[in-house]
Amino acid sequence: MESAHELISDLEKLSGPQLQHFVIELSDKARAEAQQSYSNEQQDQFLQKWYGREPGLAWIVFDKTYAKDRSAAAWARYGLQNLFKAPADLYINYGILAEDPEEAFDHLRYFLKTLIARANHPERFAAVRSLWESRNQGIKTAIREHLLKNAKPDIKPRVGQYFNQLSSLVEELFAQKQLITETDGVEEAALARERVDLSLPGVIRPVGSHHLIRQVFQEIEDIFVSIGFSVVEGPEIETPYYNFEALNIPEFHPVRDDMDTFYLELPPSSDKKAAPTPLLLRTHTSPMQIRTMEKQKPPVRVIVPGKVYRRDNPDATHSFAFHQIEGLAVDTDITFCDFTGTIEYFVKQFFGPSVKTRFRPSYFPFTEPSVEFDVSCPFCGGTGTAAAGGTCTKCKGAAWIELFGAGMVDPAVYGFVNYDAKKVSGFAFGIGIDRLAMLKYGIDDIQVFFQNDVRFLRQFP
Ligand code: FA5
Repeated sequence: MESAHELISDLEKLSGPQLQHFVIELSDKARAEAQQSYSNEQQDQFLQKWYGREPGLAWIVFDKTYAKDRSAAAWARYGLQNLFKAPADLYINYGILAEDPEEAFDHLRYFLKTLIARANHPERFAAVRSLWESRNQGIKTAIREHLLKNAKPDIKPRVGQYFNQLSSLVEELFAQKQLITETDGVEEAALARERVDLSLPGVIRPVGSHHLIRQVFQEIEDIFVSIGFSVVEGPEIETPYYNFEALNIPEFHPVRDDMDTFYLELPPSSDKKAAPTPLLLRTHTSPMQIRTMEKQKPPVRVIVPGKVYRRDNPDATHSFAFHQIEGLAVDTDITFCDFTGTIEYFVKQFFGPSVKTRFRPSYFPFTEPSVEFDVSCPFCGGTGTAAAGGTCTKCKGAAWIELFGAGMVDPAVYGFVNYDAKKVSGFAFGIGIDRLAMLKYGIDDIQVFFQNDVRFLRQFP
């Protein structure tokens, strides 16, 4: 008999009918060897050589034909079946000839144990299982048809017992093996999943960046934090009290028309008689002036970044959702000079030292006096004329661009938060972030901030 090594190289060369022929020849060899193994010791050696661990020739044939491909295995199937069934056929024949087939069953048991012990991957397991229980060709059927049915009536019950014992043992071995094979499989699959192949190229994940609005928030926050302000945030859903009344905007004040806005549809309150407190999406960040002063005694120095909502029709400079930063400083000795100085500092930090600021009178119910801050147009250097000649398109020749509303806190507001209006003073401002970002970065349509087109976003890494 050739060595395992030669067997492997022979198998490697063959395919199709040649492979089939080769395996049939091998199965004949195994059959012949089985018949010539007379003693128990010889039988053991034979079984180990072909079906056990040393070297398990039948398993080599099996694995090699399966490893080639399924169709190769199909070609070899008949030969493989003979190869694996050879010892069982021999032991069944012994049993038929013997007075008592007990020894034949001992051999069968030993053979099947040897086989099942090596059935340690799914293909092998399935093959051994069908070798045992296949209805036409299986060992179980062969024992039933040849040993059990033909047994003499006086020993039939005993043969039946041997058969049952063998069957339950084999079933138990299969069950144990299946468990092990399945767990092995799970572990192998887990290992395969977790295996790190260091030779693979790395996965390059594109690093995202903050949205331009977030970046502008950050710039503004840094400037104010550097001069002693702290950052606080507040709710986007507000009560009319904080959004209007406490800011000195009573119910029928005409200013509310400008802020005609989004009210929430609320479920009826549990107390059927009382109407639920109305809620709305805040129209500005100013309610946080009230919430901050309610919580904190002067000195107060806060900025409040956040999202606000108004029922404005979308166009190049309007959106129904946009962003503001509120500022509030209240102390015992804050003057109009502190106010303008702070704003000028901020504007120069944000746009650069060459821009100039100016303020014009304006009106907000919660500041008195109120102003509108303008900045000299950063695009034309405050000349109103574009570098290439002609009118500057950004300021439309006005040389100034309107920036935001602000003012000294109206003493009426202090009444809502229990501050003594005679002792304290302060200023507040509300910057529209989207328009500020448009101005600084030369963006001519506010809608691009909300469309999330990566071609736009990538320009601001
Ligand atoms: C206010 O909202 C005041 N709360 C600001 C304020 C705070 C004044 C503190 C005084 C003291 P106004 O309605 O003007 O003010 O809005 C402020 C800024 O929000 C505007 O200058 C503008 O930049 C921006 N803005 C207003 N409506 C829209 C809109 N529909 N889309 C985009 N930005 C808007």
